[in-house]
Amino acid sequence: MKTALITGVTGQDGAYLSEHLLAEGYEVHGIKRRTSLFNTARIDHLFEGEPGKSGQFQLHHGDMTDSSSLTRILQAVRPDEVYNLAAQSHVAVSFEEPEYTANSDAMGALRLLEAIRFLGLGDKTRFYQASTSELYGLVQETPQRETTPFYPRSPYAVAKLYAYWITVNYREAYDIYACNGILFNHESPIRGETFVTRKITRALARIKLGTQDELRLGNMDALRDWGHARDYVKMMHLMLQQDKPEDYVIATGQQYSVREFVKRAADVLGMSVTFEGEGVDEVGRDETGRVIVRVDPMYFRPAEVETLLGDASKARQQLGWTPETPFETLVEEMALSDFEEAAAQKRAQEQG
Ligand code: NDP
Ligand code: GDR
Repeated sequence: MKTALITGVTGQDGAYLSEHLLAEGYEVHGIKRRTSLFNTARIDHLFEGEPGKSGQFQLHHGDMTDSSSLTRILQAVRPDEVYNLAAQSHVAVSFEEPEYTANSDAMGALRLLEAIRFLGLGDKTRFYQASTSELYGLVQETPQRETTPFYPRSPYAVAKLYAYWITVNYREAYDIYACNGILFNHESPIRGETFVTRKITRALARIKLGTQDELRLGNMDALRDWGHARDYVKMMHLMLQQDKPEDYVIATGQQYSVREFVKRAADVLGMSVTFEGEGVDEVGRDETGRVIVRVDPMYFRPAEVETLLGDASKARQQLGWTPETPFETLVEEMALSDFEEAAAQKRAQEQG
């Protein structure tokens, strides 16, 4: 039985990857950080029996900013594969917490690689780094592929640039099997609630049910290549099963604006949104003419990534990659899931 260690196991991708690896017969260990409230809602269903009891799926307390915990866990688990998914992953927040973002996202990757090296695990343990399309930032070529030059546009992306190169460096310097998956945006019903897709589907569900008045957004012109997280985690695993370690772009090759996402999600919920006006004065009205979407400059970023579109030809050829979930299905799955959740909350409130 192979053993995997996942950092960021409580996040969106950590949950889907754990499910996938358990289905593949792995023993899965996850690192979670200490929080004052429970943070395991996405993975509680993966425990057999009582949460926290050892089995095929086990959790360890650790933090990307704390070498001692990472080294201790690596030494105890001696995994065949490490998936480094932990990060302060919010681009806008990284402008407010740049130093912490560098510590967890850049130095965190170094801490893991260095622990693999000095524990003598370099011949055994394969390493996956969660790299990102944000590396392309101010894009130098469209579509973006593995050879496209990077131009990061946020403290998050700059930290991830360090993590990308330290992964390449440890591969070249110490012969560690280490790969970067350069993943474009991927979403799901368990996406973090402050990323734009989930923010939209949650808000529209509540507007439909009458429990929220309007949705406030930042740059609605931003263009993204959105895929489904469930599909993308399979590629993380495949990247670590090859004869030699390489870096791969994972993307759908389709691009939509934030505005188009809003319209699509509204359609799914049986609403229609019509946009009018420009810039900060742009509004979205429902079929009765009521304003339900507004621009709020609070959500603008000091430097924006306007457009991202990936070319995953290399992954298609070498890993057999085909994105399984089309954009329409992704939006539908998210909108319907949030509608059910909002309806249940409304019922609970009404029943006191
Ligand atoms: P999430 O934000 O959903 O999850 C991040 C995870 O990292 C959470 O488990 C979080 O813990 C954990 N974490 C954050 N800081 C620390 C820390 N200091 N120590 C330990 N754990 C920490 O992200 P996703 O699942 O969406 O993304 C996974 C990875 O992939 C991230 O590295 C992200 O930057 C990267 N990525 C994501 C893309 C996407 O579109 N989703 C695209 C490309 C790259 P907690 O639950 O306690 O907050
Ligand atoms: P992103 O995702 O920055 O691409 O990073 P996010 O969903 O936060 O933003 C996408 C685009 O939408 C615009 N936008 C808004 N964004 C948020 N969060 N909230 C708003 O109200 C809003 N209005 C407009 C943003 O300006 C942006 O252009 C995600 C994260 O998962 C990263 O960790 C990952 O590396 C990249 O995707 C690939």
